[in-house]
Amino acid sequence: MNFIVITIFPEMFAPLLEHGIVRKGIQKEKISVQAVNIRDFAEGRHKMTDDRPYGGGCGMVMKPEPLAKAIKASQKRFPFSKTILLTPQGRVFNQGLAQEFVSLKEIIFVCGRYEGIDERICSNLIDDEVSIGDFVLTGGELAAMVIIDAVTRLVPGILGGEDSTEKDSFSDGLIEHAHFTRPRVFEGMNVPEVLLSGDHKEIENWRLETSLIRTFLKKPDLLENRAFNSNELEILKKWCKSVEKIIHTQSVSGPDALSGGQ
Ligand code: 4FV
Repeated sequence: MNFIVITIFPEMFAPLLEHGIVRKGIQKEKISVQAVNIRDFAEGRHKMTDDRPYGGGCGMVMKPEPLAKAIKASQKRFPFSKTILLTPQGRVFNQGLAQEFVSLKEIIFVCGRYEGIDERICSNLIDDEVSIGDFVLTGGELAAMVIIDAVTRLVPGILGGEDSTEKDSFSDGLIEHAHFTRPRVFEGMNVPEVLLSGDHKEIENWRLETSLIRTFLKKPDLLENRAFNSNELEILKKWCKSVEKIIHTQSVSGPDALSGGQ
């Protein structure tokens, strides 16, 4: 998988290439990350890449000429690529989009700066607009790095045993279960007994139940249109029963019944 980043700050990407999953992906020759400096395509003594906005107003806009040359040169080198502009106006990036992008062989990221890029670039040279969230960054570089990290870890053969995408949050539409490691007792807090039981069926069930309850509490929207398997339905029915029992007890013997009349 080839990632090409078009930017006026190529040096920002150096640390990304030297650490973690991206470094491993490059070492295993599963991915490459190449930075293209827009300034290398700028004319004149000052190699201007931005200018004042037509119609006045504050801030600067990225000039179309150097950006167009940089994009066209990259699209020529990577003919099977998809060119993505990082912008708050784009479709919001999520795990689903990460899984979609991992099937692409080459992605060219256009990293805007200042108020943005000249619109004539968007209408002619950009295939897709993607946002990493409804907030405004000072540049698209960090957004490109976020997407490169999330997609690289899905490239087969990069992640080792110590981490896997199998039980990823969102991979099955649920938030991941809680994780625990040594020591057994930390500041008086114990590890759930079931995880020490060695009973893998029970552990799997506990993990599924904690995934469901965490998703129910933290991201209930994920459950709305989700198809549940029989195991998950059993757990949800079990919860309903205990909730109904509480309601029933409450309705029969009044509010104090539960709180023991406190
Ligand atoms: C952004 C985002 C973002 C907007 C103007 C760069 C900045 C500046 N990119 N997700 N949110 N981009 O705020 O992707 O050009």
